[in-house]
Amino acid sequence: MSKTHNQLPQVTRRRLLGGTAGAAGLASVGALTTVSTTANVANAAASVGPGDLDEYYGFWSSGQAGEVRILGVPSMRELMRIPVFNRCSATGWGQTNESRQILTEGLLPETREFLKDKGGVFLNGDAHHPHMSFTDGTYDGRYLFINDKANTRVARIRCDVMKVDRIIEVPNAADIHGLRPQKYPRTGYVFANGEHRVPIPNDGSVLDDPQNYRAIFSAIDGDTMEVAWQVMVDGNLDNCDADYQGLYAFSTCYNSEEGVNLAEMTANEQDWAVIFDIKRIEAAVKRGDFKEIHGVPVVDGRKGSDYTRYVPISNSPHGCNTAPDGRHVVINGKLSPTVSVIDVTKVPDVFADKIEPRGCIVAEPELGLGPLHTAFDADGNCYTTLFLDSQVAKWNLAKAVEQFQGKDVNPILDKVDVQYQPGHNHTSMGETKEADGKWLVSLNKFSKDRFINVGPLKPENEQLIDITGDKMQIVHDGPTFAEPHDCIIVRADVVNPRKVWDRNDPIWENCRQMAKEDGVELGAASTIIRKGNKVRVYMFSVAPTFSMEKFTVKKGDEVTMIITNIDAVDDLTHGFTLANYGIAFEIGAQATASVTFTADRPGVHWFYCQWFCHALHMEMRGRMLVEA
Ligand code: CUK
Ligand code: CUA
Repeated sequence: MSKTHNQLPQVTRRRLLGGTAGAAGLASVGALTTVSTTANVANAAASVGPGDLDEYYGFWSSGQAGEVRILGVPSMRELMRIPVFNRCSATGWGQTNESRQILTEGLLPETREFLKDKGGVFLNGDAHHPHMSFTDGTYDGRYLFINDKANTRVARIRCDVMKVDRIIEVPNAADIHGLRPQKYPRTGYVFANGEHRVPIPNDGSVLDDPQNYRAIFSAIDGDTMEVAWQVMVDGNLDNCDADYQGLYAFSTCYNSEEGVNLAEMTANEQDWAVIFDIKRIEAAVKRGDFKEIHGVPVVDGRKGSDYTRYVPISNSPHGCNTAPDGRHVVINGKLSPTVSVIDVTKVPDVFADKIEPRGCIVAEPELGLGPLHTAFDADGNCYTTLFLDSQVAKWNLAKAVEQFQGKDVNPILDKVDVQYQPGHNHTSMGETKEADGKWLVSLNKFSKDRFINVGPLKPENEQLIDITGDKMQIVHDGPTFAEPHDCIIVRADVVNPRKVWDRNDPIWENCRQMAKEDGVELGAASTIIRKGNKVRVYMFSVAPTFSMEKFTVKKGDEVTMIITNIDAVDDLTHGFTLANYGIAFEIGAQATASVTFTADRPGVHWFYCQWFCHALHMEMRGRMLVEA
């Protein structure tokens, strides 16, 4: 494997970042230690036998596919998909009334207006960063949060049912990228970076005047999913993370030049990391030192502000990762072969102006070409992806600090070739104080020769790496479809989803309201309620039947189907597909779901259950008669 890797022409890899990257000084590489071979590739699936359960849940983003995927780790079996920013044919996400409510209620009024003649919801998303809510520095199993870079949204997934319950569009910001929940004392805030700079307000009054574009950092209240406050900064915002003290948040910034094309954006040798002083910002909001824009207090955190500090970092830093020691934050160089390590205990002195912003940097090891993201084990070691070198570098944080102080030590402990060009990586529990140093996943942007050819569009490749020994060992290759940027690996005991729905779940409160208005009982009623041309059809399902064999409506009626699955058996999901009407959705055990459509096609239309539920699943169907 490493042979194939070595045959990859260096120039091809370089070309991926273009000439500018090369010009930005990618040429030098520090002293390398030996590179682990990947000769011992075994399939980790073998270590989790058929019928055996995984030790960890992996939550994967899916980039432009817009969903979240649940994997078992270490088997790397894909267990489930959670539709979020996409339209899902299997579950009806984007079509049921319940999902459409979640997809629309958090949008800005002008966006709702914009979508009015476009189907009412965004059909796409670009989901990068899935992170679980924290309590006291570790995962608490309540929620997952994830960003949508494409349409400036943040979604919350309820981990008890693994469904989205809230999506908001973040005002003022453009294109949410970096996202991290507060780790301490709890989440608390979910920090979200508006990556791109735009005029504020972006109403067409300012156009080709980039000097008046701004990037916005947002603190979203994870409990209410409302934007608590925002900070306007200089430059772009890329990734972010929070500390373990509840005092600061950190964001990487590329494009300090505030350019609008590649040459301009990469012109400076230095960009920066921005540190946000949460207490000072909260005090400013209390005091009224803000401008209210779109109903949100926006604090001015541009250079010179009391609320932020700008720490100079070599050109275009990318990943931002707080170490489980609670003290260090690693800023990943991207166009620089180095990572810069901030010591959180020195940050108060930076804000007190006792030391220069750079004074909080306590290590800056040179790791290799294209450091993008860093993960951690329990022993003070860090694992950094090197995009251009197609490697993961393992290095020791304490040694890197010593080296920075002038000692002649090499902090790099090991390197392993990954195939090919890694972006994010993540270790088991690695972004919590309970990092356990067992597994590392490298999410590689290219699979190249790893799998049989599937045409011009190739899968990406994720690799599972055993990090329990001195040498990293790749134990599994797995293809992925577009494009898991990031993942987290959560100990299984932290996550305790329900087996069947609670009949009182708030997600179908709309159905409960309709039933109340109509004086019927969800799950017991098999009836049609007509008000003018508005028709509500209540039915329930028990394998292998729907409670109505047929119903009749008139052409042009606005029909709402409200269906409750009264089966209470684990794993007994039904569906409802209305043939040739473009309607299909999932109804989990004990759940209610609804959909509204216009009966504008006269005739006989079969409805059927599309989730295999019973030996007589094929027979689980009925007819809708539409009178001409
Ligand atoms: S970003 Cu994709 S590789 Cu959106 Cu987290 Cu770094
Ligand atoms: Cu019910 Cu298939």
